[in-house]
Amino acid sequence: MKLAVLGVGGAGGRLAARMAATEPDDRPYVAAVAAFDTDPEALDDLAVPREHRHAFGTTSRSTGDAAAVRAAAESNVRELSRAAADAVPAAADAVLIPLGVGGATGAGAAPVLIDTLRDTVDRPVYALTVLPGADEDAAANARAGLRGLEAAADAQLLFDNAGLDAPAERPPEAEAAAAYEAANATIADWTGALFGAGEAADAAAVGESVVDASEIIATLGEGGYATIGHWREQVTEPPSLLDRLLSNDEAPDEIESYSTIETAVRRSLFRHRSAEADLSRATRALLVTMGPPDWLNREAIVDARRSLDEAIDGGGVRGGDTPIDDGTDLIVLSVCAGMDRPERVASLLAAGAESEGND
Ligand SMILES: Nc1nc2c(ncn2[C@@H]2O[C@H](COP(=O)(O)OP(=O)(O)OP(=O)(O)O)[C@@H](O)[C@H]2O)c(=O)[nH]1
Ligand SMILES: [Mg+2]
Repeated sequence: MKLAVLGVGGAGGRLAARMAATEPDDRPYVAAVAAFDTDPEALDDLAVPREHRHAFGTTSRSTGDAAAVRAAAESNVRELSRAAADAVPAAADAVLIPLGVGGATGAGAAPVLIDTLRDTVDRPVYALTVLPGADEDAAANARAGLRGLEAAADAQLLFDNAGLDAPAERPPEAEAAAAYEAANATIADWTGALFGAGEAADAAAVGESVVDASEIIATLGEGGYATIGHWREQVTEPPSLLDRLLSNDEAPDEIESYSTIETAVRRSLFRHRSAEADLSRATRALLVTMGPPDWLNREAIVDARRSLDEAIDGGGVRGGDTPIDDGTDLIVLSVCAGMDRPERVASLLAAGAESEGND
């Protein structure tokens, strides 16, 4: 599925640039990249084409307040709207807006940008919403951002810095790129695997049951929160020259491939998720398995889909396999979507209301 990735604020810009720089060579999915920020210096540091870096409301950010940035974005809305629409090429199936919801710029401007895109681009617009680290005092911005995004975005793909390898407190902007390096690598890797899954550059590599854009769009749906689970492990060595000459193919036996898939799915569901959420509250899910064809054990995949179907609160588990002929790694992605507010989101909203002295 091809995406236009439009980052808002420091986190958003770094994530957008990172996704574009590290998209899988054989499965490219970033159709265009752009960044919007109130901080011109943060924009200068990004590997994003100059004409796709947009500074706005540069005097509003010193307040650190999402409401002030929102007002600045609203008063520049025509310019922002044109820049955003220009950044979405015809080839994009959807728009993804990464942002850190604890920041004034991300929380204040992303909902405005999404609103204008919904008017000008007739494709889904998703937020990739990064929740603040465990010790951040960011609930007021997070509340403004989450409420704005709930109203504006088609769906929010959640990543929680508190569960990723990210700092517990927000570092100074000059240190942010290094401090969030590991978290951003993870986020770009997981989203790249998901959105790239159906994008084999080589037509011969397309699997029987590929993950096309419509399946991801149907899974994310309209409204609600989604989380991604991911598991990747090496299952085979790259074939040596001798193996190739002798057509040596070390296929796993059924028991081994079955249990490898079963374990990988369980890990993606319960251990390696982008944000904590009770899966039984998801109403839709998507299970993607990618890897060497011999390892994509059909029966295991069918059984895994069935148990995921039982675990969620709804009847919709979509699935897709992407066989990778020369691949060495098995990758499992499990998207759970259509959820109402996960606990961490609810508690940020409550803490934000308290800090505003109302609820
Ligand atoms: N994963 C990740 N999180 C980040 C990164 N930078 C910041 N964050 C998180 O995102 C939140 C917002 O930070 P920024 O994106 O820098 O803030 P901003 O949107 O530019 O807003 P202001 O600078 O406050 O105007 C912080 O509270 C952090 O939790 C990043 O590069 N990666
Ligand atoms: Mg900033």
